[in-house]
Amino acid sequence: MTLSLPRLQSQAWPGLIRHYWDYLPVSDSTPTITLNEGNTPLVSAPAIAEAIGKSCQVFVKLDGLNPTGSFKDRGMTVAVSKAKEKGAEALICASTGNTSASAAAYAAKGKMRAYVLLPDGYVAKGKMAQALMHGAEAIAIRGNFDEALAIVCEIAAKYPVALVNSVNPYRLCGQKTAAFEIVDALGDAPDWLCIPVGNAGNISAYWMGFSHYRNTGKSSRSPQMFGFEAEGSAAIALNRAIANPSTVATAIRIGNPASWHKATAARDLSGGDIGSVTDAEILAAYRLLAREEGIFCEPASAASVAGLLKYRDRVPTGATIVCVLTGNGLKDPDTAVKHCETDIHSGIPANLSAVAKVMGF
Ligand code: AN7
Repeated sequence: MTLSLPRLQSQAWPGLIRHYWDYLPVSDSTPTITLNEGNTPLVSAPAIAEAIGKSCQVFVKLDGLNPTGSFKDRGMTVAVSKAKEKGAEALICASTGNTSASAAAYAAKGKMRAYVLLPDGYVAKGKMAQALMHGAEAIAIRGNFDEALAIVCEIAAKYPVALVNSVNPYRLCGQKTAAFEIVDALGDAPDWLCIPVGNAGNISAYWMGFSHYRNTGKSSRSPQMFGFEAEGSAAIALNRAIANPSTVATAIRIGNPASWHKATAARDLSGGDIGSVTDAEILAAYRLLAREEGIFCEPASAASVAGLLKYRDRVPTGATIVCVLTGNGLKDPDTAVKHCETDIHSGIPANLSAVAKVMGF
């Protein structure tokens, strides 16, 4: 049977702008620049629930299954569409990697140029590959993300380039759709939402989304928001900016989060917390997800699960918890190979008996 593309597409997920049109700041004059992002799976994670005990239910939101492999696509489709609507021809962002990959892809789709400022030596290989493949101008600075963000904010104020970091409010508008999807899937908001925190945009966006749905009667309640920073970059948890942030989770190697106050408001209004997890705890959760749940996320994403495990004593009996897994494990193959604690059997002769011997037969 011959199917035309429009018919196929009308039955498929149209991307989050078209799906959540009435909840977003778009109109008929907004060109929709989309890679059909959103609608990511919410998957049951029984091994994590078992580690917590208390007959709780744990789900993970696989936002690493967005088109460029991270949640950034949710914000980028809205920010880039709005920039295009206003006539922008070029985009700029600072990034620990995922924002640059997403900006580069949406710039390509929208026929715009992208400039991305990166902390030299601290961007995972897959993210670098994406930015370059999509044709972005990648500028590696001898400095960290916070310094890069300060520069791009000044450049966007001075030159004709649209800033697409999460200080652009359209980014958070797009990212709040992940909270909509969780409520749409579960029928109401969960008890707890656990999420990694870097620049603190995403926790703020989720809170906006849960609040928006609650205010429009789509849910009866909002979750308690639990954000987790990496210990070496835990500005909000420690209540002071960190000049030299460090962590194995390079995506959240951020010492002065731009959405700091929005994030603490979400924490306080929801009765949640923003804590920190060590690199060892992050890597343990990273391996647990891969080996016990079959889910390969990037190290920063595992901070949500590491935090939940750390806070297990505070989990209410029978709670429903969602952990957000923000990025795909394939983004950072170097960290995976270094920390998987599994070895390849190499140099094996190419014959049956040698292979069977390695297998233990
Ligand atoms: C996988 O790409 O900041 O707290 O420049 O890539 O909203 O910053 C990435 C952040 C969590 C933290 N998980 O989210 C960037 C960047 C992953 C990330 C975060 C990031 P925010």
